[in-house]
Amino acid sequence: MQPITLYQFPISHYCEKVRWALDYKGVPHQIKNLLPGKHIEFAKSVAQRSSVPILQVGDTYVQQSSAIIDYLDEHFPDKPLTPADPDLREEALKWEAFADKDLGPHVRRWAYYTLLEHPSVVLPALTTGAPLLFKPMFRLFFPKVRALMKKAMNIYPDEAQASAVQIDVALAQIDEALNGKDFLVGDTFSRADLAVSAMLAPLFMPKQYGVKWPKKMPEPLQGWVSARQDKLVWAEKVYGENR
Ligand SMILES: N[C@@H](CCC(=O)N[C@@H](CS)C(=O)NCC(=O)O)C(=O)O
Repeated sequence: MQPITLYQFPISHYCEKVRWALDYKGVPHQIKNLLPGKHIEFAKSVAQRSSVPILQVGDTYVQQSSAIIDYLDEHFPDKPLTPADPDLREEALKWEAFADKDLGPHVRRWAYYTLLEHPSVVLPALTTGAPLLFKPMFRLFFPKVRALMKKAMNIYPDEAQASAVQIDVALAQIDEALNGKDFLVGDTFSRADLAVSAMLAPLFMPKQYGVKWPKKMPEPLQGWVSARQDKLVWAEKVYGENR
């Protein structure tokens, strides 16, 4: 079998989505953590955009978490994440696109909006898996990195508040679709459940994610999350049973 490598950031929920898919399907792989900033040169040398996750299989590089799951299901068909039935497949892909576009960026912006103001909380998570020497350097340059992150992800007050509203809209849609069921599509775990739960994961910080989460989120984020606990229990359960 060709060697498989996942290039990633440990803190990224899109990378977590792929880590989960790889682990769930039992695909042997190694993980290479890229340094934020430095990742651009590498990513652009092997793929179209600068984003991670990127999966390397031999000479093939696959970018975008959904394309990676397509690739994994095609080449490692055991424990499929994509439903075989065409209608259910379409539904699952819709939920995944919803997770990737309408949920992931909003959770990221809303969480970072508070977390970036608490370096002691966010730095251990941001530098999980980084070389030892990198950590004090990252700490030193953090104010600059933070400004770049805010600019890149639009982490400003109005945009962050708008993202919080979007998360509530998404949580209501998920709740309505589930209507007490265990799975979003059909009666088995699929990429729909995986994608939505991975995009929500930074809000409930599951240990399976593998980063150094704080014991509690700083306020006002913790209070905001606690008030939505009833809407997050499903994703926590999905983690507990499938991750
Ligand atoms: N739609 C992409 C989103 C990936 C994404 O947003 N990755 C972020 C980390 S969470 C990233 O690499 N940001 C840096 C960059 O784009 O250069 C996917 O599903 O893979």
